[in-house]
Amino acid sequence: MFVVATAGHVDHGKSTLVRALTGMEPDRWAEERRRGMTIDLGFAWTTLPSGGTVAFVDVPGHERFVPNMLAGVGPVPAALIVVAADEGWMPQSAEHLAALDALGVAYGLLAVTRADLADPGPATARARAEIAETSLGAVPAVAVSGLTGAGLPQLRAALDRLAAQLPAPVVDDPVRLWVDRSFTVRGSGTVVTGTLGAGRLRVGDELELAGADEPVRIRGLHSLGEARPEAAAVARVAVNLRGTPRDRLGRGDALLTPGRFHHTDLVDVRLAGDPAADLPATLTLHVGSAAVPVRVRPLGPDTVRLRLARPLPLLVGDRALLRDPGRHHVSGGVRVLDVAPPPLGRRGAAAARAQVLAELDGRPDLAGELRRRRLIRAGALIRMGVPAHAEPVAGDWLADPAHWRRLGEQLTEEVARHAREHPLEPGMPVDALRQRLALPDRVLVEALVRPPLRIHAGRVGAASANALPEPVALAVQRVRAEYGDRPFRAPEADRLVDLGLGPREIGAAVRAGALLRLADNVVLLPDALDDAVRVLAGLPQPFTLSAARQALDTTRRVAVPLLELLDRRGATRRLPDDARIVVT
Ligand SMILES: Nc1nc2c(ncn2[C@@H]2O[C@H](COP(=O)(O)OP(=O)(O)OP(=O)(O)O)[C@@H](O)[C@H]2O)c(=O)[nH]1
Ligand SMILES: [Mg+2]
Repeated sequence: MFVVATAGHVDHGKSTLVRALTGMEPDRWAEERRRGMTIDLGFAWTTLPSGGTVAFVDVPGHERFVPNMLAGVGPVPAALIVVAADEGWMPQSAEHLAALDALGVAYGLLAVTRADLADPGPATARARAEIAETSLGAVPAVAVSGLTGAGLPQLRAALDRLAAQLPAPVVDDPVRLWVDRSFTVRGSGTVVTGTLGAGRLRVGDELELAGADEPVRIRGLHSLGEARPEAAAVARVAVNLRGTPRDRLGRGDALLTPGRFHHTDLVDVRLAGDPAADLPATLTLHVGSAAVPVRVRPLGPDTVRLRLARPLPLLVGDRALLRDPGRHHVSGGVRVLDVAPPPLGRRGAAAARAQVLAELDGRPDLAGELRRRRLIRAGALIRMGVPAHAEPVAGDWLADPAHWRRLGEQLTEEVARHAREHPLEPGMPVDALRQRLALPDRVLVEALVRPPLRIHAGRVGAASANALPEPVALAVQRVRAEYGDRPFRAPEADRLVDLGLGPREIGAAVRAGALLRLADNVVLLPDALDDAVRVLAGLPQPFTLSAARQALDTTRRVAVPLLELLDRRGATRRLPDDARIVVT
């Protein structure tokens, strides 16, 4: 299937032509038929001589309904431009063409209608000349009459040729279905319709709806009026959603492949129309079927920042259109350069940003994104529309190679500085490093640690950092000299201070395994535990605290916490009467 949107001035015969080609009524509303004028979008389809199907999105030509027209053409890549032979080129012929040009529509056909009323020659020549100046370029033209049917076979053949030119749809791409209509079907619930430009929908699929906390699920699918289990792009589709109230969504919303789009209300864009300096401060941004008021902040001569009144699922490279509804003026097309641009706080930030934007063209550029963002999750890049084909540095984090190298050097410096400032600590805590380097995730710190640095017990230090600092090592030596033959006598608190063992030094020695801490200010040499078990095993079992204290030649100050520690380690067991046995 391929989808074509009509375009052209009011009353030039768009709907009549669609009706003549398809036998279907594009004007769905009674009011439209009563007034003989299209107000909202119409949908019809037919089979072409080749056997392929063409679906039409028929748009209104009246100047009041240009927003409806834009919602129709936004997601559609081909246009059937209709000009009446008897009226020729008119204001909305021009405005519609400007809109197609702004959106970059590159495939189209000209139908000069009402050819039974006037010579189609002049209207054809003028329209072709106007169209040739736009993204559509030179288009084939067919003179037709919706009344007599003249020219219809030629138009069908031309539609077939147009279909053959269109690029093949990417059915593996994520889905972004811009909703152009939503209604309720009794017994089925909410149904939305749209033009599926890429990807594939299946009954049962979950989709994301901006602003909805929960995914929505496809309960049923229709295309060309028939129920189907799946629909692949390009297609007109009607999607029945399970359990989604009708008022939850409407024109301008989008149904999305979950997790694949970034909802943004701030974008930097390149203009392909009026210069930035000429734009009013507020305009309407049209993209897909959405129309959102925006505030415009000029950055460079052809680049601006847009603040959207509500977030949209936009990707780098998206084309959109800016229009001044008050003046009926299409200001021009825009190309999205950045969907997550940096804030412009400092003085001069806007000018600097303009320079960055001057180098962007809206084509996804992984290396450039990494250079600008330095560190970013692959998923976040993909949601911006930038394929993330790069090896992660940790988890799903991608890094600019030069930045990553700098971070590695910075980490080494921070660890060295920390060692100088805190000689007694066995390295710098990973979390402190994460903060110093302003990294968003611990795994990044861990990935930056390389030999001779290593991570031990949540700290980053030199592999030899477990060795004791000189003054502590000397103090421990003194303890050994003084208490080596009385291993269960712990130095009193003031003796510890004399030996040079304050709380920090004791902490360092304990972490290094050079001292064993039984309680505050109660430390023994580390081999004391095994020695104690040996001595206690020589006692008649069970033994009392007092017997243990005597056998170990120590005080209650040591014996009580020592036995409790042995209990915790399972070397001794305490019986109900408070006596103990050595567990063998
Ligand atoms: N004689 C003649 N009349 C036509 C032809 N095509 C359309 N008309 C008449 O022109 C009028 C407008 O036709 P529509 O098809 O409604 O025009 P439209 O472009 O769809 O108008 P909007 O949707 O309101 O922009 C109707 O009265 C049609 O009968 C044609 O080829 N020949
Ligand atoms: Mg019409």
